[in-house]
Amino acid sequence: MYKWIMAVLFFGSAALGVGILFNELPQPPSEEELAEAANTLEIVASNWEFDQQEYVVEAGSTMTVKLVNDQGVHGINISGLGVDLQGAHLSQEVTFGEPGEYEITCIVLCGEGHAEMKAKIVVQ
Ligand SMILES: [Cu+2]
Repeated sequence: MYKWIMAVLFFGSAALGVGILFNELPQPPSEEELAEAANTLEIVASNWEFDQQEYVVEAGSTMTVKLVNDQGVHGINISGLGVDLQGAHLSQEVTFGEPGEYEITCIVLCGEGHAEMKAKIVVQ
C-alpha cells in the first residue's frame, strides 16, 4: 500500500546522493597556503585609515608585507625598515631586526584624511 511512498523516497535519496557526489566539496587550504598566510603581514588601507593601529611582529622574523587597498588608493612607507609600497608594487619581503616602533605613513595623496593616515609596526 505504501510502496509508492517507498519508491519516491528511494529514488529521491538516490538522486540526492548522486547530486552530492558530483558537487565539488570545498577544499581546505593547502599547507603551502597556510604557511604563506602565516608569513604575510597584511595591511589593509581604506579612506582614511589602516585596519589596525599597531601591527605586532617578532624581532628577527622575515615576512612579506602586503598592502591591500580596500577603499581608495594608498601607498605606505615604513620609516626605518625600508618599506615603500605603492602603485603596482604592493608587497615586499622584510626582515624585522631591531625591536622598536616603526611608523607607517601613507605616501599617496589620497584626499582629506591623508595626513592622519598613520599606524605603526611594533617589533618585539
Ligand atoms: Cu594618503
